[in-house]
Amino acid sequence: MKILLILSHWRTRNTFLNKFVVTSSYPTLTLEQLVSVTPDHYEVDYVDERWQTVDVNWDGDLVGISTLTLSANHAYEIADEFRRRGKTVVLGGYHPSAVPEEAKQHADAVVIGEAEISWPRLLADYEHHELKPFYRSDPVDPAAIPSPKRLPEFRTSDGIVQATRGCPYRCKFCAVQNVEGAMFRTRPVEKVIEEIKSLQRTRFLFADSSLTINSTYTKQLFQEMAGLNVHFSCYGNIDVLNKDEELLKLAHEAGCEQWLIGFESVNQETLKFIGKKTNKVEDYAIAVKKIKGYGMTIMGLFMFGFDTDTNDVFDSTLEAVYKMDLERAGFAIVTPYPGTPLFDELEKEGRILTRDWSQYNLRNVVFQPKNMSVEELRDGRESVAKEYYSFSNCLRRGFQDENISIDRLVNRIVYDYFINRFYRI
Ligand code: B12
Repeated sequence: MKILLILSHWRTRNTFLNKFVVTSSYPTLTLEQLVSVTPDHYEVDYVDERWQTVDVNWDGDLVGISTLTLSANHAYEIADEFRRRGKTVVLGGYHPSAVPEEAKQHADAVVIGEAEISWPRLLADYEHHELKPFYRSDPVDPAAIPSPKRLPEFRTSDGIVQATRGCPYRCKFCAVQNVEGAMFRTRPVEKVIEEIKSLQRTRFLFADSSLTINSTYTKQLFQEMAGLNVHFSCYGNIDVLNKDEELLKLAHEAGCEQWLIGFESVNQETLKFIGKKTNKVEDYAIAVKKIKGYGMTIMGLFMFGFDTDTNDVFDSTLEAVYKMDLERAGFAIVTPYPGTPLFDELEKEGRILTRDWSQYNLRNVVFQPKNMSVEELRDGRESVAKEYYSFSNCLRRGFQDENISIDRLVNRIVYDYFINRFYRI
């Protein structure tokens, strides 16, 4: 039996380049993990739509398509096309897991949540002509998660590792619950280390929601990583990064270059509104200073448009970001992804403005904001991003680090300015 696995990706018109481009060339583990959990006796083809084109005349039996919300419309089109040609189609990933009934209209079966148990089960049912409409499993035992199959033809395939699954925090806006759930699970350290050692490249991202949820585990992992001569970025929360200097020291020694931190807001009332219990605004500046003190940089992530935000949120955020002197920052418009408490709440209040999922890209306003107009929110975010990534600001940030080498300096200015203009961060 022949299976085709597709990582769907939607192309957008980039205003900077004035042409259609893939929205990102960042690494993802999705396809790699799906290939690895597909039993060996099946013949598997795969397509990452960022680098390849789907051939709808593909000659095989079953097509599995993965989609996030942003690319869902496009994924449905491919699914419909394959079904018209008599193929059996399965949809999975964040969006189908959040709205399985919607996804089912375009597929023969939908996998809700993780694939490790459901996917082999589904394939066996298919072979016995007993395919069911929906598959869902208990949270997967982390020790039973196989290492992803690296796909050498994709240059990003070696750039990502996942040590844990799940997040207990349940922030109102976060979609992670739809797949990984609230049960936090850690993979055996030796397995993760083995995986890191086998990577062809020495720079990667941890796909984990947060590596500060269980700092005892993370410290053990970082200790084992010291000496491997790797460099990585990872997500973490401010409550732990603010306090745990041992973790910061071990992170630096393990090769951590950058912490990605969801600050989300500089207003405590907003943090309470979104249920982000890990964040205290008063801790921000102290944590940032400590992280920098251990030689690591920070990418701060912020969101605009919560019900507690008023028109002054743009200036106050920018001011705080400058004060904290973050090396990088991402500014997003609050986006209620389906399956999140935020989506349900806004829908109940009749404030969801569109279900055109291709608009759910963190740059468009897809709901009616409470204290400002749609235009004010969209333009406010855009002006913050433009100001923060103006050429002069990129230059200033680059020259701030006295110890930076000239090649790293040029690299950083180019990265900050062009890459961020390109992605319209
Ligand atoms: C790396 C990453 C990226 C990468 C690559 C994503 C990609 N797939 O193209 C980049 C940087 C490009 C990215 C971009 C975006 N991302 Co992102 N990203 C992640 C991150 C951190 C890790 C993804 C990963 O590799 N996970 C590990 C793999 C193994 O898990 P998985 O993909 O969920 O797959 C498992 C199951 O879902 C299932 N499964 C998945 N697909 C299928 C298909 C079939 C057929 C079956 C059977 C099973 C199945 O099986 C897998 C194994 O169990 C996640 C958070 C997270 N922890 O997952 C956010 C996350 C997926 N991203 C998110 C978002 C919002 C975005 C953006 C919209 C942000 C933006 N700036 O615009 C874009 C959208 C890009 C797009 N293509 O549409 C949201 C998803 C929300 C949603 N409902 O869509 C997440 C959950 C973050 C969050 N906390 O909200 N992202």
